[in-house]
Amino acid sequence: MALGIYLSGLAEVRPKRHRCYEKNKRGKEDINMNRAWWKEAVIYQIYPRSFMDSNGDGIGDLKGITSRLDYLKYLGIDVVWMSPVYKSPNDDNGYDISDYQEIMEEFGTMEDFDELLSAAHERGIRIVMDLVVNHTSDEHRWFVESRKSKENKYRDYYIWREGKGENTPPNNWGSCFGGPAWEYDQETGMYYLHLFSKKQPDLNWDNEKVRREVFDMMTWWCEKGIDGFRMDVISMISKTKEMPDGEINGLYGSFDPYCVHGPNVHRYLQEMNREVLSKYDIMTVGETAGVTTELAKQYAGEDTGELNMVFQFEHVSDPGKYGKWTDERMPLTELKKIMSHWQTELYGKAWNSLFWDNHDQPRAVSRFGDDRPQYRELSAKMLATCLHMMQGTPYIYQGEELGMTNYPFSSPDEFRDIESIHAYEEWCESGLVSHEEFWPCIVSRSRDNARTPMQWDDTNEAGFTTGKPWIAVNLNYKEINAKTETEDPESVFHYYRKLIALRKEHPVIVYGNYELLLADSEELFVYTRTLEEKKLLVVCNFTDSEVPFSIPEAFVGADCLIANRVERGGEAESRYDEAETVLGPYEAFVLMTV
Ligand code: TEU
Ligand code: CA
Repeated sequence: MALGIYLSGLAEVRPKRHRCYEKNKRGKEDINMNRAWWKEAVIYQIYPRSFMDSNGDGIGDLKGITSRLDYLKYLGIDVVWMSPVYKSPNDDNGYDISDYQEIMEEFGTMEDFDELLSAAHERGIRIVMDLVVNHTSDEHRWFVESRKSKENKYRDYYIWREGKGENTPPNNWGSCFGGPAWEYDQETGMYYLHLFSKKQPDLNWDNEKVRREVFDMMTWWCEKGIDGFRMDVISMISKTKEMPDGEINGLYGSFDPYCVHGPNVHRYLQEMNREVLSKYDIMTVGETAGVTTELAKQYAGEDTGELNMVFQFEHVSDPGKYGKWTDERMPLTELKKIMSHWQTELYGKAWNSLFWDNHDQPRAVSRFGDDRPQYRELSAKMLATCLHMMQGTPYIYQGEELGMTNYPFSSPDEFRDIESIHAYEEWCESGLVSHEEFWPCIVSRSRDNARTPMQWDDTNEAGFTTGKPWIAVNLNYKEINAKTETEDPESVFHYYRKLIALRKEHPVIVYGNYELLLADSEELFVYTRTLEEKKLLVVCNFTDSEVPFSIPEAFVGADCLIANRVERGGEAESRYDEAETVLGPYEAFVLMTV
C-alpha cells in the first residue's frame, strides 16, 4: 500500500491486517526509507487512572477517555498507548494484572472498551495496549493455583526456589520496589521470585505453557482489533537457571546480570513474533530497561523479527545520590551524547522511540526545562522542538502538551505510588538518610509527579472529576489547563499541534540522517537532519541566559519552520536571516533549506 493512501485515507480506510512496508529504492541517502506507519506516527500515552473521570468516583476511566478523543484528534496524534486497563487489585496501579481478558472494574466494562476502540478508529486513532507479562498479580488464578501445592499443574508457571536455610531467601536479590525479590510462601515452604512488588510474582517464561497462554491472550486482543502492544519490562522475561547472589547495590544484591536481557529473551520474542505479531498489522514497542544500542539492534532491528522499537532509558537514568533518587541534573553535554549516540547508532538498522517523560518519570518541563512561570512555556516548547525534530517515533505523555509540571509535594503521605512510599520507608524511616537530605531527591523523581490528574479546565479539580480525585490535582491548574491552552493560539498545546503537523508534511523529519553540532556546548543543543537535498537545522538553548550563535552558512536565510520566540510578540522570523545571532533564554528554532 502506498504511503499516500495511508496518509489521506486513514480516517476512512482501516489498515489492512498484514505487514506492508514500502521498500524504497531511491538511493543511498534514504537508506532508512523502509517506510511504515508506526515510523511516521506520533503516539500519545494515557495513564487512564488520571486522564478523565466520567462518573465522579475520582478515578479516571474508559468512558472518560472516549469523551476526550476529539481533543486528541485535534492535537493531531495518530496512536494512543494506554497504561494497563485490565482487571487488577491495583498494588501497582494496574501493572499487577489478575485477569488479562477483563477490564478493571474502576475503569468500566469490556463494552466500554469496545466502544472506545471503535470511537478511536472512527477518528483514525489507533489503540496500543500495555502488555504486562513479565509478571502477573498474585491474585491471578494461575498464581492462586500455583501456590497451592508443589504438584499443582500451575506450579511451574512461576519461579519457585527453596530458601538457603531458616528464614533465608534463595539469594540476596532486591526488588525494584524495595525489600527482597523473594517472598516466602507458607503453604509449600518455598520462595517465589518477584522483581517488583510481592504482589507481582514473575512468570516462568521457560515453561512452554506460559508462552502459549500469553500468545493466545495476545491473539485474542489482536482479533478484537487493537493496533499494538507496549511491552512492560520485556527485557526481563528470561532468567538464568543459576541464581547466585548479586553484587550489593544499596541494601540488596542486584539481579541485573541474571534477569535482564537473559539467555532466551530473543528466542522468546522471535517466537512471539512468529506466533502472533507477524500475523497482524500492529506496532510493538518494548520497554527494555538497561538496553544499549547494540542490544536494541537485536530487539528491534529492521530484520531481526522481534519488535518494532524499544524504549531506552539512558537519558533518564542519571546516577542518583540514593539509588535512582536525586535532585541533580544531567549535564547537557552528557544528555546530547546519549541522544546522539542513539540517533546515529540505530540509523538504518533499527528504529528509535523518543520521549522525555512517561508515567514512571517526573514531568519533562520540570526535569529538563524550567518550570518557573516566566520560562515554563518557552522551555516546554524548546524541549518539544528538540525531541520532535529527531529521528524516531515521538511519544507525548498526557499533559506534556500543556506544559504540566511536577507537583510540590510537602509530605510523604501525599504519595500514592508504591515505589515512592517504599523508597521513603527504606531510605528515611530506616535512618539511612535524613528527611532534609532525601526529600528534595524523592520530590524531584517521584513517579507521582506524572500521575496527578490531567488538567482540563479551571473549575474544581481541574475538570478531571466531579468527586474527590484519588491523587491531588496540581495547584497550578488555574493557569495550566487544556481549556486555556486550546483557546490560546500561541500556547504550548498549539506548538505541539504544529510540530505534529510538520512531521506529517516533511519526510526529512521522520527519515533524515542526524548529525550533532557543537557537542561541547553546555548551553546549546544543535543538530542537523538530512534527507537527499533537504536539510534541517535545529537549535535549542537549554539555559535561562542569552547565548550567541552563528548560523551555519548553508542555513543563512533558510525557511524558518517553527520557532518558540517568534510568538508572544517576539521578533519576526527574519531574525534568522543574519548569520550572527543571539539566542534568548530557552529559545528554539528550526530552519530548512529548500
Ligand atoms: O517499569 C519498569 C521499570 O523498569 C522502571 O521504570 C520502574 O517502574 C521504576 O520506575 C523503577 O524505578 C514498568 C512500568 O512502566 C511501571 O509503571 C511498573 O511499575 C513496572 O514496570 C512493573 O510492572
Ligand atoms: Ca471513574
